[in-house]
Amino acid sequence: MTPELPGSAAGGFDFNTEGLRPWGGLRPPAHGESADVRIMGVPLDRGAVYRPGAAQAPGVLRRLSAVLSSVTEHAEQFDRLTLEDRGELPLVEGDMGANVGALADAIASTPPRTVPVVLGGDHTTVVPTLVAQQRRFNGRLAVLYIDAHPDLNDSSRRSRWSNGCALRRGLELAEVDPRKVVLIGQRDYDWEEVDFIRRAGVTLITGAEANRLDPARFKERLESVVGDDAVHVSLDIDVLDPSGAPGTGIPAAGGLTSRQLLDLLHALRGLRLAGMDLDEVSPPLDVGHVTVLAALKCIFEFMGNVHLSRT
Ligand SMILES: [Mn+2]
Repeated sequence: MTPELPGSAAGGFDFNTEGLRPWGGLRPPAHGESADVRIMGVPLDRGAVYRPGAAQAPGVLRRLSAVLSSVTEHAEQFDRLTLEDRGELPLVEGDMGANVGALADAIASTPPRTVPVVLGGDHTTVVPTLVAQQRRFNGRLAVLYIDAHPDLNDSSRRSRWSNGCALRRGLELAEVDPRKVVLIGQRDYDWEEVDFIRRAGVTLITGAEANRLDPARFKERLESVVGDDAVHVSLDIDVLDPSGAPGTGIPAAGGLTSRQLLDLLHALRGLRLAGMDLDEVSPPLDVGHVTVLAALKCIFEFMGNVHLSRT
């Protein structure tokens, strides 16, 4: 028997992953070759000013990744995608500000052909991720930010390093052009954020709009913004409605269904995908691991996209 996860609300019954390999059994590359995907964990939730728990996410995601399989929901196999898991990146004391440089260097060491998948952590995980990705793509990075919140406050809860400032810090430090950013799924704002979106020319597709948006139309709008640039996907699991993803720090009513989110991710097929970070999963707040499994489903479909966009 595997031990129960810390804080699990599964009623004492956890997944038995005995004999299964993590990441659906995806294999590392042959010696001397670079992997298609590199997984890196950032177990930090010092930016989660409302409720913690996201620091536990990388470990739990990794363990339950054994339950999934290298077949997309569209019944396509991607078992030849190679994957290396670098475990948790080392952290230093202090907030994300103290960690940005070292984490960005670690993520930027991902080989050119390899796609980084960064497991947060609270959403400030996106800051070193964007710094690294902008470096890897020589300043030609566009960002798709899928989240209930825009995270564009200059300061929130008396900190410039709370998760409510994550994208603002990321754009500043990575020097990403706000006109190369598409926000989708937002429904909880501070007015300062709306003002920034309008002034800086960020594209906003609200949660209400996303609910009615055809995935093909979404792809057209995204392509019109990103052009030829590589697209980094930053996914906060709280974009989902709390009914489908309760295990997150700041649940926001009116979210997308997991069906809608998977359709949006599928629409990314064929784009130049730079990488992904998946944040704000909080295992202690989860119910029967459904949020962890929704996050893993998104990661696996993204990896399927990476593989099938290349083959
Ligand atoms: Mn959020």
